Amino acid sequence: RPDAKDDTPGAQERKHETLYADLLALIDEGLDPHSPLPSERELMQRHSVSRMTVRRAMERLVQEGRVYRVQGAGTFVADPSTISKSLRLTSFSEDIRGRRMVPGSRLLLLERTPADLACARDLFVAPGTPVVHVERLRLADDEPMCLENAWLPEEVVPGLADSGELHSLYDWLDRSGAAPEQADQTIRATVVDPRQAELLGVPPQFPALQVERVTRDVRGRAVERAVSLYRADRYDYRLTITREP
Ligand code: 16G
Repeated sequence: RPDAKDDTPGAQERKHETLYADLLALIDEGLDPHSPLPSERELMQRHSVSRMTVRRAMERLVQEGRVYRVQGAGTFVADPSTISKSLRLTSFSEDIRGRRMVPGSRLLLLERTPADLACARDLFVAPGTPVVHVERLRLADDEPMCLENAWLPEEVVPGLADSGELHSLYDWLDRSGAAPEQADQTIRATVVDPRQAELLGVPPQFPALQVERVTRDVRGRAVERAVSLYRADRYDYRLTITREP
């Protein structure tokens, strides 16, 4: 096992792979479905790895459906017979077409910028790494529906910052070999600030649904952090949920 002071090239990668393999073995051989995994702190101590390495390995297991998280309680071993496949990952364009409306966009910002802490955390890059920031007002049947900010590592979408225009971001990712495959989402209620109200065409303090998404591609790389702010009067969230036996 690589020790904690190993800082040769590729050390992070080796630590990740080792921890990931150890956790998989633990899940397969040592733990029953729905039993808790050791805490972040325990794993850091037991395996002499950083918090970031633990998070990355956990993230991969979550993404592969091997474990699941319960807010405030921890991470648990998934029951392979009850992993839900009913939730589809869609782009705004697909989502709006599915609602029998015509999607559109107004590009407000497209620039290269250093990753802030939220981007670093979600995209697994060092703070300051170049990311492409896209801000768009998303339209449905020509009416404002959503204000959307997305940040993508520049190496994932080379050329995007200088392209000057953008139709579908997910089409661009598909073409860049970074096809979105899975995402973690947090949905919360909020109210718009004055700038958001102006752009969305609603009164100040109007209610909105904020969806934060971290999207991973087919290889499991985090390729997008996005925050979408939907007008509460025009958008709802529909989920198919299944009762576990
Ligand atoms: C959706 C995604 C957003 C993504 C966008 C791409 C949610 C909550 N967010 O709005 O993360 O950037 O689609 O849409 O669904 P596009 O391919 O139409 O540009």
